[in-house]
Amino acid sequence: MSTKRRIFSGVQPTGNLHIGNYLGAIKQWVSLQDQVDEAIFCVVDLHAITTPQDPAELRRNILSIAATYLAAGIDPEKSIIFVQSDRPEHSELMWVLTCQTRLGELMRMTQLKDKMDRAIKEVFPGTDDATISKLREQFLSEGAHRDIPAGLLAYPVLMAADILLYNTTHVPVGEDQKQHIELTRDLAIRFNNRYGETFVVPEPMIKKSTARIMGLDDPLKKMSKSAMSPNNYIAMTDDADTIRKKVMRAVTDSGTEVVYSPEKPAIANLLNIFSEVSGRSISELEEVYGSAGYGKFKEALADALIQFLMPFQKKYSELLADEKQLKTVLQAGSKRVAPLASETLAKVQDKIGLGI
Ligand code: AQP
Repeated sequence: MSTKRRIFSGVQPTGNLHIGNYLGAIKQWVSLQDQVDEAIFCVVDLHAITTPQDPAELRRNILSIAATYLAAGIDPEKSIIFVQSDRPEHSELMWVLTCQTRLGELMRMTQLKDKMDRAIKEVFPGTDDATISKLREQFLSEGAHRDIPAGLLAYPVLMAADILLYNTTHVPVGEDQKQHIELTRDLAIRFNNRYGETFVVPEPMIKKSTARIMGLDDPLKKMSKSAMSPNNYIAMTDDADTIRKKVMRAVTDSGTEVVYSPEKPAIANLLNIFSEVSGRSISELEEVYGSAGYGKFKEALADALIQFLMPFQKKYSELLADEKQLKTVLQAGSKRVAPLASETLAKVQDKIGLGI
């Protein structure tokens, strides 16, 4: 079996891509594309439809994610970029893997719990966390989960199919995806044990400093595009005024010192973001802003974010204006992954005895 170092990762085209998505995933991809034998980046539109999507908006968001990849520095000469639904092998392999997956494995996924908690919060605003988790367990035990779209339960298997289809060796993601990569590994090992060596067992690649960028309005929860308030995140397309307002409104910790410490989760998160977008080390930032006060520190962070995002947004708008060129890049990417996708699927089908 090939031991080529190949990375695969993707982002859902669900709008409001935020700085957490960029720092946790896309920024890593840009440097990794020069270090591996092959880099494949997918716009995972089949994942997006686990929640209801407006068709026209979904179509726009697919191109918008492709433009984001390119504007961030993914080079289509070095890496492959394509749209998931362009390759039917993803859904076909998913079905085979679904038949190897236990329901209990899917019910245990913390992402499912997070998504249920969010739905409960929307129905009962203001409910505290302990009550939410009690309600969630009650919903699950009383069978109220019958209203949860089955796709939300099953999508980790689709993610496993995405990864295993391409003999992926490494998956660069944020920490929230770690459990899904573990499931992918379990499914690959299970299949290999049952049918003989078939899949490469992939490793997660999670960069510690950006594994979990936290919400600006709640530094104990991850920054999230489906957060209740837009003050939770800095969107990649936020304008300068909005960025400044959101940063100035960001929650801080008690005290006044700007220091990286577990007792100061809000300041630590802001320092992390500042360091990543400016290229300045945390210790340098502590030295410069340590006793400047939170207000001055936040102003400087807003400046750094604006300085980083404005050139990105310029490139992004230019790319988005040329739909034809974006589609050409995506179609070329789909063609390039096709031989490997069909080879893996054919191997799997043969091993399990499908077809004639
Ligand atoms: N807060 C985060 N910090 C670091 N990395 C993050 N990622 C997401 N949030 C953070 C990483 O971004 C990549 C793409 O994620 P996705 O499009 O699949 O969205 P998601 O993981 O479901 O997270 P979102 O974007 O915030 O959406 P919701 O609101 O649905 O949770 C992944 O590599 C992810 O780890």
